[in-house]
Amino acid sequence: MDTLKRKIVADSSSDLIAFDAADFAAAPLKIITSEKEYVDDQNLDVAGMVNDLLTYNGRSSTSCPNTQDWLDAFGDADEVFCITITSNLSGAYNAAVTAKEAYEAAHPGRKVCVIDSLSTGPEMVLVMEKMAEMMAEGLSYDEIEKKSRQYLKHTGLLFMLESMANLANNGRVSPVVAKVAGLLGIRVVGKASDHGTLEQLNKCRGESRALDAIVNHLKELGFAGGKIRIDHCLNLEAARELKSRILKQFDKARITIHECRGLCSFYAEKGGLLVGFEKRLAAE
Ligand code: X90
Repeated sequence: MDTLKRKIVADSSSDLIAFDAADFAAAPLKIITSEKEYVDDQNLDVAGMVNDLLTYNGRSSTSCPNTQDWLDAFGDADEVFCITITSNLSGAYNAAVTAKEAYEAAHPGRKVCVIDSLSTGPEMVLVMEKMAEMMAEGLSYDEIEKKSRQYLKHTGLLFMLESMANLANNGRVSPVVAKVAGLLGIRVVGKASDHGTLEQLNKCRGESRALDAIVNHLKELGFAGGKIRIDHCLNLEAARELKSRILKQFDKARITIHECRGLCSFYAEKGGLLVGFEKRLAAE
């Protein structure tokens, strides 16, 4: 019997452009201004885009992958494990489900499991790493799907934002919340809610207080020293500082730092941090 070709697929909001642990493809989102369209793939100059946007005053928006973009990412795999940005802020999940139906109808026997992360960025990657581990262990399609969905309940996402202008201008947060983040020196700390929306937790004066707030929330939300991924938008210094503060309290924590790609950079904006983490549930 031929070996099954298995693949992990995500939209570009995961901030990954390459993945060593498994066969992988990303479906790009796009960032659109009246001057330019930025495709969020491996060719994008992210810092260039962020700096263009800082001096651009016109309208800007984003668009999710369409069905064909997802089909291109599925390629010719027999089994696809696909994870998307939250369906409550993007059409990416719905497009992926449409692509799954078309793919399975066109290729009887092939299967696609689509998981709505209700989150984005580094929390998506934690799930993808879990999928890759299970693929390496040779678990069945059904087990990988079930355990990936369970694992997603044991991960969370916190963020720190200096500006929420692009989120507000595109209707992803209320203008009232966004106004606070626009104040000089104020950092908004929040989390991905259970519904996959932005939930504000604190307004902090200065980055140092915001980083402390993140460490406290990690503890309250059940982080117990497992994996953490920090994605930053041109703010390596804050990412490193956060890592060292977490390690002071959890010396065994496995923490990695990564750069945001286009979509997360557009919405998190310069200085923003996204923190994906493993957590224990209260009942455990
Ligand atoms: O379909 C599209 O055009 C994409 C829309 C995406 C909108 C939200 C992106 C948020 C990116 C901001 C901080 C973390 C938010 C957590 C949300 C659950 C990053």
